[in-house]
Amino acid sequence: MRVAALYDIHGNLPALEAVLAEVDAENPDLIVVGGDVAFGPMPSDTTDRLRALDDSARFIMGNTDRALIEAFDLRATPTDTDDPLDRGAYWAAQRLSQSQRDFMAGFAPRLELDIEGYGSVHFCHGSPRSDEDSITARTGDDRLRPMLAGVEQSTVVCGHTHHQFDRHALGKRLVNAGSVGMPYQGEAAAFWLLLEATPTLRRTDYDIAAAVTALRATGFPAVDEVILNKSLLHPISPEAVWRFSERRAAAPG
Ligand SMILES: [Mn+2]
Repeated sequence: MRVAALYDIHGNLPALEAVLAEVDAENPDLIVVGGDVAFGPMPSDTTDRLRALDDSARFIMGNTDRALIEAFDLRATPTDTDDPLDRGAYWAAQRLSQSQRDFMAGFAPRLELDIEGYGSVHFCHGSPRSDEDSITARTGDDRLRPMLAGVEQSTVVCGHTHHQFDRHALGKRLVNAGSVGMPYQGEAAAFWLLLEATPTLRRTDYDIAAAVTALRATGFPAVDEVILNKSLLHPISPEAVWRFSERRAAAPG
């Protein structure tokens, strides 16, 4: 069994289309979509494109998927908040239909799949414990231990921190699929994972300038600040991500 893992698409349809073209050529047995699909500039079209994958895909809930569902149910509008992240979520939620919202509400908290050559693999968004946990390439054993408690699978696939890694810790292999639509990878492209005989961290190039123009044209609030600056315009390095995430995790309170 070969599995393509697509994480953190963030409403970037041009990136998703480019990745799906490569995924199609690889013809995997299954696509795992790892959450955070629609928080971003093209929430409706991105959701529809994923929904059309039908039986060829399984879906995991991300923290911003939960936020969109909550915003939808509250009928929140962008003028309800001053926070740029919330404003983006409310804007995106307003562009979802009831059936798109219900599709997202059906995403699983985590998935366990048997993959030839691995045995059982645990797929989650942030960590097995929470879709808000940040695992980076440098997260230490003390922080990982409670996140991985009770997980029997020897391979854990995660996302959420938007940078790829493939590392060993606490007797497990931890793989981050990276981000399709909003990568913090030091380079502007789309990043995903193909699990076959070994995990292969994949990069797909697409027309970034055209995508930026199209994403800006949607009217997503503060799109440069919230989505584009650190991912596609001036891509921050994975080192910056792990320094930031580990420092925040270590901060008291
Ligand atoms: Mn996330």
